[in-house]
Amino acid sequence: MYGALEDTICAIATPIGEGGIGIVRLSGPQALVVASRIVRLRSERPLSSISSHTLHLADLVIPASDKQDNGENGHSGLPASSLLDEALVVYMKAPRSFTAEDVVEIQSHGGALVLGMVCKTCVEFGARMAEPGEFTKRAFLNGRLDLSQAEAVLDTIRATSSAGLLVAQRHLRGDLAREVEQARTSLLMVLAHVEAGIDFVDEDISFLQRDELTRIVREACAVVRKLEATAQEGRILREGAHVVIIGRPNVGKSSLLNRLLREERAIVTATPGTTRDVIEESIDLGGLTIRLMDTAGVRETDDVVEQEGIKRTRLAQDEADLLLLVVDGSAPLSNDDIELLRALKDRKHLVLLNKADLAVTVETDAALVGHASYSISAKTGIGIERVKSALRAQLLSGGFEAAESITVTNVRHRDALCRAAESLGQALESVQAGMAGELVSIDVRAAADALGEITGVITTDEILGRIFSEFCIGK
Ligand SMILES: Nc1nc2c(ncn2[C@@H]2O[C@H](COP(=O)(O)OP(=O)(O)OP(=O)(O)O)[C@@H](O)[C@H]2O)c(=O)[nH]1
Ligand SMILES: [Mg+2]
Repeated sequence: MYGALEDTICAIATPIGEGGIGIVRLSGPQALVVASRIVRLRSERPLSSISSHTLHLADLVIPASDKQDNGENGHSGLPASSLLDEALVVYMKAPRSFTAEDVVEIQSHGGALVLGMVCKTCVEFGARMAEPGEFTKRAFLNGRLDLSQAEAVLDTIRATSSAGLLVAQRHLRGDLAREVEQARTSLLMVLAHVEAGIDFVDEDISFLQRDELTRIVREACAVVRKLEATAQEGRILREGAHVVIIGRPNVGKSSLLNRLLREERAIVTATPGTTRDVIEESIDLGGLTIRLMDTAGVRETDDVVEQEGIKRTRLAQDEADLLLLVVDGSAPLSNDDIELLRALKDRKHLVLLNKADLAVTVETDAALVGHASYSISAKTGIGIERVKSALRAQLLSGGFEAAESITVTNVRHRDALCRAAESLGQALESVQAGMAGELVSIDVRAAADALGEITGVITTDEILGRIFSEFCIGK
């Protein structure tokens, strides 16, 4: 799927459409040569003479094709020497560029036609169109980024919340890679010892070595498990948290959704069974995206439409990161409420005693003991700010904001950590059971390899292909 690093690649690096400026990026050994075919510096100097990392005003001119002599350029449809646009051009000499190769960026006006013609001309004069993510892939292959950093580039582009962006930037800085590499290095040291033991001593590794080995493997295991444990929060930071509002009919679920959204999104009426479908909207809670779902009130009903709605409520409920159970706080709890409260067991949740603007009657109900409950009024807004803080606190431990904390956001990383932890657990068991060094080393090796997949020290073309094909062209 990917060509050799000797190729010079080019692509439009900005989104296609109308834009103030648009950028064509060239990377590879021929970047300057190819660009100089289309770029005429206003200073009349040759492009090859400009200093690295300096910006130059230029005209973009369709050159006469090497293959043609009738003066008309077959690819662009414009005659040779036609003026395409004016542009700013920058040359970034290897290795001080994003790809660690020679890079030229041509910044013209952001019209799809101009940018397309620039690319076509570059291809005609020796460059090749880049595959999706190929610039970032080159940064990885040339050792400028490890694989987790390359993935963080994509996370940065895709971040939709400030929390997601913060975590992506930490990964881009290499925080995760450093921690993982440290654990891997200590495992490689263990391996070297154990393997030396296998090679040079006839009998099994000594007890003293065994203690030291256990300590190191245990430490690595703790690091891996600690990282693995951050993955759920990581997913929430990256994709947003699924928060589902449930409750029996007419307690004010849709009113709560509208209040949190600050708009009249869902229909609210005094008739029980108003909401029939799941309604999803996103809110930003201090930088964290919440995907909020309002659902049909749960009750026994003969109405087929409502039954379907209740089925969907249950599906949404199963997938939620957190449940907001709304009850009518102005009336005693019903059996249905108590049933719903029971279903919250082992789930992250808040209980909201709504209609606090009316008489408050349920606050002291025994069924609420052990639940975090809040008196609110979806109608007047009483208590809503407290609910928002409680939501955030429940979804995130808060630790991710501390500068040194690392959160795993990527499923691929989580899977690798999970495999590493399993192998290390196995290795520890083998050591404790007095197994032979060979057996211990198999598991330690498996763990080290799994960790190596995160940073890309251990990788396959298939893994790389999968990762980089998700990128846009030009990145
Ligand atoms: N007084 C008062 N009335 C409220 C409050 N919240 C909702 N209501 C009223 O309760 C009724 C039902 O509100 P909805 O938001 O439609 O309730 P729901 O839980 O979505 O109901 P279903 O969609 O039928 O399950 C409406 O008449 C609302 O005006 C509140 O905080 N105080
Ligand atoms: Mg409703």
